[in-house]
Amino acid sequence: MVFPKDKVDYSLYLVTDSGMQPEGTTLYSQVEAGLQNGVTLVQIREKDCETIDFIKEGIAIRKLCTKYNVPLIINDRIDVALAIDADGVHVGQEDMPIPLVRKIVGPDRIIGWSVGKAEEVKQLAEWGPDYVDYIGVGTIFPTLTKKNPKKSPMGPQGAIKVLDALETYNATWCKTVAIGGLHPNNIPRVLYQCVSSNGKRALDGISLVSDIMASKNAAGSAKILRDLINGTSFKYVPNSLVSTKNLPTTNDMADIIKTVSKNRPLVQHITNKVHYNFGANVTLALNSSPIMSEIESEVGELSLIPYATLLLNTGTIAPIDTVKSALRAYNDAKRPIVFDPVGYSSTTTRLVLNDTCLSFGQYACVKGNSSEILSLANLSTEKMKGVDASSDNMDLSLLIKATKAVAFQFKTVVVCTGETDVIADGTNSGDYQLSKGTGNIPDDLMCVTVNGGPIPIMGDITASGCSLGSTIASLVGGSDTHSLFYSVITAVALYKAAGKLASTRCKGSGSFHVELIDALYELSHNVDPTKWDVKISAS
Ligand code: TPS
Repeated sequence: MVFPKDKVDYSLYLVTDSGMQPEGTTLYSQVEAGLQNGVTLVQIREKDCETIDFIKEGIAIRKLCTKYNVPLIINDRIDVALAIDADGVHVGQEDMPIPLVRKIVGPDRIIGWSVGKAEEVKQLAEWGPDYVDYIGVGTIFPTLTKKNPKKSPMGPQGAIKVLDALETYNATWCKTVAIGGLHPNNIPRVLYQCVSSNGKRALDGISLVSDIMASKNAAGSAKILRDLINGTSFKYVPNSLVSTKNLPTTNDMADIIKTVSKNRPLVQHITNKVHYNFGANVTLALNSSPIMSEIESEVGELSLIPYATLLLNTGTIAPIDTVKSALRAYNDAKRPIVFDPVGYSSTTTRLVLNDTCLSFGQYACVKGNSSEILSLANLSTEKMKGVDASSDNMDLSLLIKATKAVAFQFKTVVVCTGETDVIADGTNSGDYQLSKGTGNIPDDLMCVTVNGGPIPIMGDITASGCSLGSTIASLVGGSDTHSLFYSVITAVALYKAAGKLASTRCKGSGSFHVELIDALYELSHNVDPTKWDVKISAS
């Protein structure tokens, strides 16, 4: 009798590889260590193995899985699966077609399929519930385990597209595991981020090879993985992530600014050349400490400094390996990262670069102009012409919709800048749950608008948008007394109030630069948000 399909637990799925066991261990001992510490499904994957050896290994692992009451899957070799009475098979896109696999293995065995693109889900849906039981979604991140991978890694965003396609085709029967380059440092993030856009579906599990098979302590590795998968919360900032339905009061805002002055956060800027000097001065005006560093070897140390925060602006960009190291360091240290995807998709190069940044980190806040946010939300019909915001009279309700969609998709606080700034909180308090999704939809997210009337001169100086990024980074980094959302709202309102003040005092764009720094200095040293000439409303 094969393992009942409806009882399969996909949460921690171990795939073997006989080439990577450390000395003193065997494939058998690694699998057993996994089974004793939380592995719930096993796949034997042998790419270069004589059939006789595959069978011997299969029989041994078959017995082991039976002992731990865990189903056994065989990769590709349907004959071997039947011969050793495995519970199912896993096949790739170039292996035997699924209808033929089903014909051979019968209705009760589990069939898994590797899916690397959302388009492949259509076929799965056409076959219907009697064919594919689960899919391996990946590769998510680069992996050394799979030789000659045919596709580039899809990142969590690619996995979301696959989950969306399953929802579109209503393939409710099909379970999902993510695979490829998954390790403890990125698994909670993947579980948190990978939720379908309608909030209904999350991954059913994590599948991996090297993290257990190549481990010198496979038992310990499996235990760590088990704990992470059992977890329900991903904390990537120390501030309370609690999503709220309320607006910050002026007292809250004053408290945030005063706390920042007390804590003097270090704001590491990886930013564009035009922004360097102005961004550093804006940061100083806010009682924070700027450091304009793009040195890969120091990002780890910087991220550990109390109240350190990273601003990543892709206007001109440091080497991508430095960016990836910085993202990992700040995420690991649970320090906030603010992302400004400059000209998000204005050229193919920028699209790839910004998408890479989005794949390799979890952001506390993503800030963009209306063109950037609309393209991130896939709502812009026109290709952006340049990196500047293109339309002044953009319909506000469309911008609110886009801001909420992007916030939900990237599980972050999104700021869409314009005459009216729109801010939405998609963090879901850092919570995640296998299979379940978020339980809410983008339209449900808390969203506010910040309006102070037009400040046209803002567009006449360089790096004014980039320096809002510096302001957000200072406030989310330095304030540990209020939620991330409140700190971002306060930063946006403060910057707008300062912009208004400076525009009334300046003679032209040159003195506006100076007046803006003076106004930020004044409003953050002499704190009284009741006097700010801006309107914050829930929407
Ligand atoms: C459930 N596959 C995609 S990436 C990868 C493999 C074997 C290597 C991951 O190694 N989904 C399932 N089973 C499969 N065999 C595949 C996909 C194909 P590592 O975890 O070391 O990065």
